[in-house]
Amino acid sequence: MTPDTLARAAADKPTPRLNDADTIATEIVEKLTYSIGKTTTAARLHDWLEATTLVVRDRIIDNWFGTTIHTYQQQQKRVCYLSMEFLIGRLLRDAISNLGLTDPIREALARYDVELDLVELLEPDAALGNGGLGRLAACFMESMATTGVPGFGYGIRYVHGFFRQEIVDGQQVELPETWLKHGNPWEFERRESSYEIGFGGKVTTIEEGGRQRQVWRPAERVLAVAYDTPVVGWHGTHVNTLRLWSAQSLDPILLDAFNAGDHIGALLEANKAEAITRVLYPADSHQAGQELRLRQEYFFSSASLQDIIRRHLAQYPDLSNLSDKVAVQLNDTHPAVSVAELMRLLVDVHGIEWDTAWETTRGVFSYTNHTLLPEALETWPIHLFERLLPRQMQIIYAINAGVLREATQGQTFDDETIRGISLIDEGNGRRVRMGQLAFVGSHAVNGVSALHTDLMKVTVFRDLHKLYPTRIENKTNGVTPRRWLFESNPGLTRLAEEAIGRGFKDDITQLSQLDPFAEDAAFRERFAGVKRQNKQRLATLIEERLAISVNPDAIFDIQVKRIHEYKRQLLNILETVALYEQIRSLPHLDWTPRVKIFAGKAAPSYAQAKEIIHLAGDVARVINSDPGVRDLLKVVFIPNYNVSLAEIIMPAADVSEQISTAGLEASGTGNMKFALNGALTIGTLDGANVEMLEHLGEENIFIFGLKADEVAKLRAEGHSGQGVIERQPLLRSAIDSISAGVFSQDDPNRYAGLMGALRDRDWWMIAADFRAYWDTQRQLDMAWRDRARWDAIAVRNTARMGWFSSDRSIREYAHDIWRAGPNA
Ligand code: 26W
Repeated sequence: MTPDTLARAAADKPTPRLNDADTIATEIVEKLTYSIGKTTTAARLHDWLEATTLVVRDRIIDNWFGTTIHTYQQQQKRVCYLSMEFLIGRLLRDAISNLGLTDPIREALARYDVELDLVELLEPDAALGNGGLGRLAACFMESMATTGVPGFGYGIRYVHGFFRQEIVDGQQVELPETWLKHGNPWEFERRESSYEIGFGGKVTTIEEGGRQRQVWRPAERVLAVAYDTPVVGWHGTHVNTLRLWSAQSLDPILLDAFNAGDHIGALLEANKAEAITRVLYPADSHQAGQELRLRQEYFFSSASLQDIIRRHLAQYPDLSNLSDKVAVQLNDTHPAVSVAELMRLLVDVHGIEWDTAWETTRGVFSYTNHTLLPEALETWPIHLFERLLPRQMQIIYAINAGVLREATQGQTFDDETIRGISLIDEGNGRRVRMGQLAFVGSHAVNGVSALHTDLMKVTVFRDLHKLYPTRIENKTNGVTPRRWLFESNPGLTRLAEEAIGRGFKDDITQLSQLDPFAEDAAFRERFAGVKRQNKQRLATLIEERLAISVNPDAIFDIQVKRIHEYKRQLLNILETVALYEQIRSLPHLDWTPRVKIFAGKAAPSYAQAKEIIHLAGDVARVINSDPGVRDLLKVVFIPNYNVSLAEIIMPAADVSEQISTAGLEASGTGNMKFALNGALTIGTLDGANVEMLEHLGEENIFIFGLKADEVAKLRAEGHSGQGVIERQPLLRSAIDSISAGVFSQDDPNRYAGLMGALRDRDWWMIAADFRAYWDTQRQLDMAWRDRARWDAIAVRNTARMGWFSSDRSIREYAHDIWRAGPNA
């Protein structure tokens, strides 16, 4: 919006709408008739979905304009969250719930015999992300809206989101995801907000008024077109914007002229342009290293920064106050090229002096690190970078020269430290280190849990931390309680409301008032009753999808997350096999019934992760069909884990598995969703589990295993699994059975490699931690038998998890890093 249109918009405020069932029913039918062209009798469920969405959308838009105008008029600082991924999931229920429209809409639809729950199920799950990082971005967007921070999410509008997973013959098969197939009523194309993005070409130096200026003439240019989605916070008053970029070729007519009648060639160009936003890279563990990925990163970074600058100049005379009015958060290093790009825009395009531009840049940016895994840290070969982004490469060299100058002046750092600080990795065929670039270009760098932040200072950023010892800080992750409690667990929400009133809905820390109810037998029983219902719902889903019947009175022991060696699904499977063998050998013992539930996707190129999925399926088949184990043990792998499935799974868990090798899980956020919904955590001292232990108290969480420093020490000593395995008969037997093909009779050697790695190397400390894990699982069995104790712990988990709300995370970012928001 321009200042003019904003002023006019402020003048004609929309008349407030009525939210009673009558009004809403009338509006839905109106949409059905005039926007969709259906009568109420002809309408199918998807028509009702669209009509309902449009009615809800109207109410959001009123507040959306209001928020935009308010931010503009108050000259508020804007927070731009740059993220390659936004794993937002379905939006209708979230919007309805945050607007407080659940009851009237349910009633309005019921008048036409339409069930709101079934309508909501038809919405595609927007999976524009891989896992933790993308879901965090989505929770943060909702919390920014809730806490009144003027937030703009900037990302990519992938045509194909995260792949759909099917399990065929026990193995993962990846299928394309097509969330946009039937259109997307939540998005608005903004053709006026489009920017040219260049690639390749040459940089020339020109003289201008006695000063030298670099001019980049890209060989290729594509258009970035904005699509806006409103993000509604709690109560719906503050509505932020998620702006996703779509790539289009520049005017095809120009292209035609350019190609002098070569139509096929012109189309190829268009295809190449549009390929940039066609698909989300499905790897969250290894750097893909593909040219297209770097194109994606630069494409959305440049578009976002051009947009930020245009907006700023529409309101202020120049860019001198940019860092007072805009904060840009880099969600991991994927948008790190932004540092060089903003410098280019400031220096080359807006003629600002280098040092001033650098000060502005560092004032604007801050960077969040989400992983310490060396194989996931982004670096790009210099030759690729230079070919694709020649001017940005020059700028990176210049930034590096400045940083190295600073490092060599004053303090005396040794050569190794200087090498560690450098933005260029000279060791591996010369590569640009995106982490270093993000770090030096930011005024604040944060980790996502206390432990992770501490480890950052001594691992990836050890050397930069010496140079800038105050730059790294901690911001522990959080999850939005709206989606992950109110919407996904209405039973528990109602129960809490009855017990402690509605205050916690506006201030989730008030959940702590539930704490004394842990001692109240009647309350505990009702709490357990809600859990039982949620488990029944999951059991039905499992029966329908997999034709496996599970007993809702057994412990639901759940591990859902990306499949990765460090997350140690394999440890869980080995414990399952050991338990199976024990039940078979000692059938007379009083075993506690368990259902082991797994879900998660493997990166398509990650062979070991795919083998782990295969093994889970093989183990499930054998155990589930063994009459000897009766109802004592069941194993289930639910395909296609996504946000919508998580919404059903989280409320249905008794046990939450958070068992990563200590030091490797940056934070985890699933751990928070489970505990908030009253699951008991079995976990290592890793990521945010450490802080969960502090908030829950050690009687209310089941911690086991090696600590991060012990893992590091054992690795340094050259630990292998061999010795431990020999001393652990349960583990040895489980490994032997799997190695011998007990679970893979069609291919007895299938798991030789996976099992061999435990003996040879045990890099992930699976053998090393097995005994402690087994013992802790048996402690959980004991606790389960004392229902009063179990339920009391479950109640305390819900009561004490309020701190892990993403509202708290966002307030910390707003106060400490962005200096933005209602209290700035
Ligand atoms: C370049 C390939 C690639 C892609 C994505 C490498 C790494 C990633 C992400 C950083 C991986 C990720 O999602 N990390 C998770 O971030 C969550 C939110 O902070 C944390 O809770 C998880 O612990 C962390 O694994």
